[in-house]
Amino acid sequence: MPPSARPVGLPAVDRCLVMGILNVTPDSFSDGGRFAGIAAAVAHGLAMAAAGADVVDVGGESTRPGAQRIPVDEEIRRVLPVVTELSDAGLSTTVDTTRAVVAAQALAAGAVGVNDVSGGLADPGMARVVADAGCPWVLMHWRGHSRDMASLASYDDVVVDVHDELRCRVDAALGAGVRAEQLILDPGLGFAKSAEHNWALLDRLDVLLDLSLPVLIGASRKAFLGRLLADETGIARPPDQRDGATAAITALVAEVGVWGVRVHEPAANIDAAQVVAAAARTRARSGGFDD
Ligand code: PMM
Repeated sequence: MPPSARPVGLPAVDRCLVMGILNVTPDSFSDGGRFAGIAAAVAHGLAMAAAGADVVDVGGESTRPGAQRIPVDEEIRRVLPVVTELSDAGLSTTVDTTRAVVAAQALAAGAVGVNDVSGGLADPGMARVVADAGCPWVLMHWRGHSRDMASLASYDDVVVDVHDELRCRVDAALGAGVRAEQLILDPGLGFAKSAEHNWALLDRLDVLLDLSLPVLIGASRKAFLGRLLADETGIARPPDQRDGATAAITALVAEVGVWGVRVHEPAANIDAAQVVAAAARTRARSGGFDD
């Protein structure tokens, strides 16, 4: 799918879309605690939009490996005021949640879509909320909650298994009345995946793109990049020094036709996406057809 094609309700851009990450949590792996207060979170959301982020993805529950769940009231308390303020300020926001009640309240507060890392598996009520709202729904590949996910990283062939499991989630969503134009797929890098699994998925995105739905990639600052960039003693590069590698991934995935990336620092990723789009336009012109 060309990058300009888009799910209903999200901004149209002529390059790979860039979604800024806003974790209103005390414990996310990269930015945990930095934006736990409402004012700091809103300011960061506005700053990401000013830096060019197309969408700001607001989450209240950490999904880092081993994370414990938080009560639903606490998740709503974290997310709702931030979604409300950013939406009122004119930003496109999505809510990063696996809970139908949180999604419903965030949509009522102005969010334009739902980013569900469980692909609809964690809460049977999510499909109804999304079907009723008619909004975009990111279905991420997921095998279980964060506290358990390390034990679930076992695959015959990670590319085939993720494709097949995501296709089941698509079928379930369509069966529940969600329209195909609402769906976005995400292989869920780092969620019940080793570094090798992540690299294999990145290498064979064509398999996922074959499902003919927009694909979103969340590689930003993840541990497999820290390990790749480890120092000579083997100590992983810290999360806030992984943005160059993240932008390189954005270029790689935009080049193969990925619709969007979810990142902590939008600016360099927008630049990378623009470079890839310009190269594609040049290629199209020299190939003799007009883009
Ligand atoms: N990764 C995290 C959280 N939410 N959502 C999607 N769709 N894809 C991801 O890869 C993803 C996600 C991991 O935590 P972070 O918010 O600190 O990046």
